[in-house]
Formats: sequence, structure tokens, C-alpha cells
Amino acid sequence: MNKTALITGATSGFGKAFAIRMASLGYQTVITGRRTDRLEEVANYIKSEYHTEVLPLCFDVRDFDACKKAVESLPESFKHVDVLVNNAGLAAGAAPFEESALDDFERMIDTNLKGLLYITKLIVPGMIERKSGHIVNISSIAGIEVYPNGNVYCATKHGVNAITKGLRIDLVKYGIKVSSISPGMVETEFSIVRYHGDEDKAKAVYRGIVPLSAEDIADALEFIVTRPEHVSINDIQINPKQQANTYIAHRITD
Ligand code: NDP
Ligand code: 8X3
Repeated sequence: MNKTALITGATSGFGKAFAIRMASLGYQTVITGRRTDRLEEVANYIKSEYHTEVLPLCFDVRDFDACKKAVESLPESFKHVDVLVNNAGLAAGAAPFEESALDDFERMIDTNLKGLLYITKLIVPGMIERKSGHIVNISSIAGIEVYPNGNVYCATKHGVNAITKGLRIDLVKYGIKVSSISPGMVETEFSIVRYHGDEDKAKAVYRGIVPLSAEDIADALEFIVTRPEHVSINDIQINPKQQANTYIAHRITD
């Protein structure tokens, strides 16, 4: 039987690239997100290109009951999740703390931290029972250093890193690997979401820079999941060549 990978936030960006890459590696995939039409598109693409099984599950990771219902709905053939990729996440807003909206804080904390915890809590018991499994949390360079206007987004990714390290400590005795990926700027829908749909502001983030692509991050995931059984990659930090850290970028404009 093919191994199973569950990827949250697979309707765009990294998650979509992860789902396609895992299918290309022979995994059957459970793909999740809130946009049904996008999930269907990704599922159809994978089925036609890779002929592997795909199960789309539409739910909001901020809703524990919905997460539970989704995980409990997994048919027998998809129940044994070998690789969990906690990818669903977002930045909402980029402003000084005093000007930021409480609602944005809540969206980021509920999605990036609580959503990740909900899914992990539901998937880990099966991994413990089978004494195997691999959790890959998608963090960020924002989890390594804080930058102006990044306040709560950075806090959530620092939190993701603490959860990753804590899980690694608690789950090592069960033979479960826990890894993370910490990218810098990657052009996806991320900045459009961050700037609440303002496409000009989103584009300006990558002005004069060749950003990373979702495929670059899928390369990192592929490296992590294809290491020999005795090797555990703790974290891959990956930036565009022109980005030195969260706030120093060498922009080349005409
Ligand atoms: P995208 O906006 O392209 O994708 C985000 C994905 O998360 C979508 O599939 C979205 O699905 C899903 N998602 C968001 N909120 C929820 C929710 N409440 N419930 C279920 N799914 C949700 O962004 P990226 O691919 O760039 O981001 C993926 C991850 O990578 C995030 O955790 C982000 O913080 C992180 N990251 C991004 C970087 C970048 O520069 N792009 C750099 C470093 C880290 P849907 O809307 O259908 O629910
Ligand atoms: C997203 C990358 O540099 O905007 O996590 O924090 S950055």
C-alpha cells in the first residue's frame, strides 16, 4: 500500500506544491483547505498526472470539531497518516502593533497555532500506535527573527518553532520524526492575504527581488521526507539569494 501524506492548506501556494510533490513521490494524499473548488482542481490534477489516490477534505483548521469530524471521516485506506504537513497558515496585516486589528491577531493565532495543534493532536495518536510517522511544520524566517510590523505573525511562527521542538522531545520515544521548514520570501497568495486583497501592496513585497517559488519549498520537503530512516532533519531555513534576513533585501530595480 502507498504511504499517506496529509497536507493542510493545499488549495494554493506551498500546500498545493507539497501535495503534487508528495504524489510524485508515490504518496497517496489527503489535501485540505476551505475552498472546495480549489481542492477539486488539485485532486483532479494529481489523479491525472500521477494516478495516486487523493482525498480532498474541506474544513477550517480553526474549528476543532470540524477538524475532528474530518479526521474521523478518513476511510480505512487513508487512516494511517505517515507524513503530516502542517502548512495551513497566514499573515493578516503588516502594521505596528498599536495600529493592528485585534481580529487579525486572532486569525493568525487561531490558524497558525491552534489549527496546527488541533490537527496534530488528532493525527499523533495513530502515529504513536504505529510507532512511526513524520510531522513537518511550516514555520518561517519570521520564527527566527522579528521584523518591523511583523509582531503577532512573528509570534505565531516563534510559537510554531517551540511546538516543533516540544513535539520532537515528546515523540522521540515513539520513533516519530518532527521537522520544520523556515522560508523567507516566497511568492504565493500569502501577501495578497496579508494585505487583505490589495494586489499592488502584495506585488511590492517582491519588488526588485527574485523570490522563492512554492516549488523551491517543495524541494525542501522532498529532501526532508526522503532521508534514510535513521536521519531526522530538524529544520531547513531557506531564503531568496537577495534576502539576507527578514528586513534586509538587496532589491535591483531599473
Ligand atoms: P497561501 O495563502 O498561498 O496558502 C495558504 C493555505 O493555507 C491555503 O491553502 C489556505 O486554504 C490555507 N488556510 C489558511 N487559513 C486556513 C484555515 N483557517 N483553514 C484551513 N486552511 C487554511 O500561502 P503560502 O502557501 O505562502 O503559505 C503556506 C504556509 O507557509 C503558511 O503557514 C505561511 O505562514 C508559511 N510561510 C509563507 C511564506 C511566504 O513568503 N509565502 C514564507 C514562510 C512561511 P483556504 O484559503 O482554501 O482555506
Ligand atoms: C513569511 C515570510 O519574511 O514575510 O513567513 O516573514 S516573511
